[in-house]
Amino acid sequence: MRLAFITSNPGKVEEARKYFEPLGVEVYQLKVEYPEIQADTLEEVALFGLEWLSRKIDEPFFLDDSGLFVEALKGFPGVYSAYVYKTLGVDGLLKLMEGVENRRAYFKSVIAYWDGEAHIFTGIVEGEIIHEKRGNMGFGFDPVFKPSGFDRTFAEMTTTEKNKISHRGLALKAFSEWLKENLK
Ligand code: ITT
Ligand code: NA
Repeated sequence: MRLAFITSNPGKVEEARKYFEPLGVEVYQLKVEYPEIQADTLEEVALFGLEWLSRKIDEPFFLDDSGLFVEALKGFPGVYSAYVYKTLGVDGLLKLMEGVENRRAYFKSVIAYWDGEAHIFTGIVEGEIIHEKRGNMGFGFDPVFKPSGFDRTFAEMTTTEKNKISHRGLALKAFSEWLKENLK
């Protein structure tokens, strides 16, 4: 089976490919721009994009809307994570966190799949924002995110290691289990 992944982010594609490879599902990237509305939740953003795209794309496809939610910043950047990453970057986030003692944060990933109707799969990973960047694997905020119970940041983990515990890995797991049940 082949699955189209609508995203501009090659890091997301790499993770989905690695996840699905052993299951015999081939993921390929389709770069189609879609509107990302301003909304309070990742689910709303993902569903709006999904339904908008469903009018343009004739095959089953999925997208992923994710965010980093920092407790001390009241959940910011959250749904604004892509914007914050592009404008302030990882260094900008560290600046915002200067002098902040509570470093708790979580990543959330919402995968939305279209096969004639919408299906949503989510994953969350808790962790903390460390004080300086570490590692050069992964993408985005990975160098400053250390998942709870681990000594390494996501940027110090291989894709396979990250997939086992990450927000996206967990959403992909739920997605793949649903596919297994529903494609019989
Ligand atoms: P799309 O084209 O798929 O939308 P994007 O990079 O714009 O790609 P999002 O809209 O989901 O992705 O924005 C999420 C932001 O959060 C993005 O800029 C990433 O830098 C960051 N992010 C998402 N998942 C991440 C992960 O697993 N590790 C580190 N940063 C992540
Ligand atoms: Na985006």
